[in-house]
Amino acid sequence: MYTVFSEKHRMRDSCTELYGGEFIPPFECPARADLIREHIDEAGLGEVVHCRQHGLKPLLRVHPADYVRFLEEAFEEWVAAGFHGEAIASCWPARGMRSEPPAHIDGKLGYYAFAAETAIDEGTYEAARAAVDVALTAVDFLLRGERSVFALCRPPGHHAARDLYGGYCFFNNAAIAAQALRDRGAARVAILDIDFHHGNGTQDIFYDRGDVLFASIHGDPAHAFPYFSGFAEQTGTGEGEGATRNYPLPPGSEFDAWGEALEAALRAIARFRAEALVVSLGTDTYERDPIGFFRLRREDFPKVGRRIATLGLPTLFVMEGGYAIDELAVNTVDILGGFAEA
Ligand code: OKP
Ligand code: ZN
Repeated sequence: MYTVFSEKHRMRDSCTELYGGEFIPPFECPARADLIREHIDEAGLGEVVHCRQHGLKPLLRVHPADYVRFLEEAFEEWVAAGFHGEAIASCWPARGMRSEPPAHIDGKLGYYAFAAETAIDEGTYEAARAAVDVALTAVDFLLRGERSVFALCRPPGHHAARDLYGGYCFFNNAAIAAQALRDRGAARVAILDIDFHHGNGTQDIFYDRGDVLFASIHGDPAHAFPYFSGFAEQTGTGEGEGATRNYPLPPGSEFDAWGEALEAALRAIARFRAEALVVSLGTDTYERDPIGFFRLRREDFPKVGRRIATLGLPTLFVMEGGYAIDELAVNTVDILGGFAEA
């Protein structure tokens, strides 16, 4: 299996994450992608290729121009406003208030953010753009006839909606890839999100569409970020009715329950008659992940890859979360290896 990678991910290196009322070093850090990149060679998964630039056009199929410009200029505006730390939202257009982007950067951050843990720093925009190029280069490989490709994207993307960032995500790499597959000939595309957290951004982008199925297995939002999205009752709207499938699971869930949800999601994808599959691949389902509450074990991850392979679809794996830094690379590459060997 080919992997697509960009060293530019390292430009996403913020110093702070707001967590439990403290500023801590971010869970979502450069070492994550670098360790996975190294382990791909150790495990002999296949060749690693650099991304090619794809420009803004495929990105603008998902995110509006005002949002892209905001992310491009946010940190500079923040510094120009006289602030010394990283750019962090702290005031939102909550219930009853006017939802329009204000002139001041402090307000703009609240308009375009849905969560406060994610700080924007100097290199954030360029790294997020490179992650999109990684996903789009992987699409090129898939359309050239590869059975599967791994887009080693960082920062992740599945929490980013059309014009909302948060949950460590800025551009929705998986959604942009799925849209590119549609635009380049696939009649129906399925997105399977196996990150521990619900992919609220991806769900929102495709919620009213019948051409892209979104299926997600995640921590019950009653107990887990992003708290306001990912309920089983959310099944899509209009043309998209039935094309959103959520499988929320309670704290402590192990592979028996998780694997059953996976089988249900795979059945839904097979019934949908997808022509290509995008997997939002997170391994924060691991029992020792510091921010997830599932209990998947090391030996479960190859099984996940093998089960996904049973669909027999051209498959694009897009990296999302996973924060148990010592085992992240092994668990992630084990899913890919399980797929490749099936
Ligand atoms: C990104 B991805 C926990 C707060 C969680 C953000 C988590 C973002 C996860 N108390 N904050 O889906 O792995
Ligand atoms: Zn996650």
